[in-house]
Amino acid sequence: MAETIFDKIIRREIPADIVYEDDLSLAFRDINPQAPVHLLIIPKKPIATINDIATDDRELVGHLFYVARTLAADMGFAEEGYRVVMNCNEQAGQTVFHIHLHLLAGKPLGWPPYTERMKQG
Ligand code: DGP
Repeated sequence: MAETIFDKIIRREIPADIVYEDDLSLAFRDINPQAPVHLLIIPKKPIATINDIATDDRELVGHLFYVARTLAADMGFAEEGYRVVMNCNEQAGQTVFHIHLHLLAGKPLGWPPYTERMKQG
């Protein structure tokens, strides 16, 4: 698959505010935060979209969620609440084709994302 900006972040070729790393994953602050806390949790293995997750990747993808819940606990917002989102392909808003969990916290988060006003538009 094509290289993305996230490969460069993994290799430290471009700067990022990295908050967590292990042998399988990396977590860093989103450059365009949509909440007071907005982290991206990525596998070091490049997987373009959810559609490209292979059978052998199931444990790795589960690990990303485990990192999310661990960061939520360590950063102190686990009980207050947070949202974990992964966009798949253009219509869902995916812009970087290396899967990533968005972890959003620190303010009330609206739900559902598809509002009545958007349906009318
Ligand atoms: P998505 O739209 O779901 O593909 O999310 C991609 C996110 O990646 C978006 O919220 C902005 C973020 N992003 C893009 N380029 C960079 C970068 O160079 N550094 C950081 N920290 N985040 C980036």
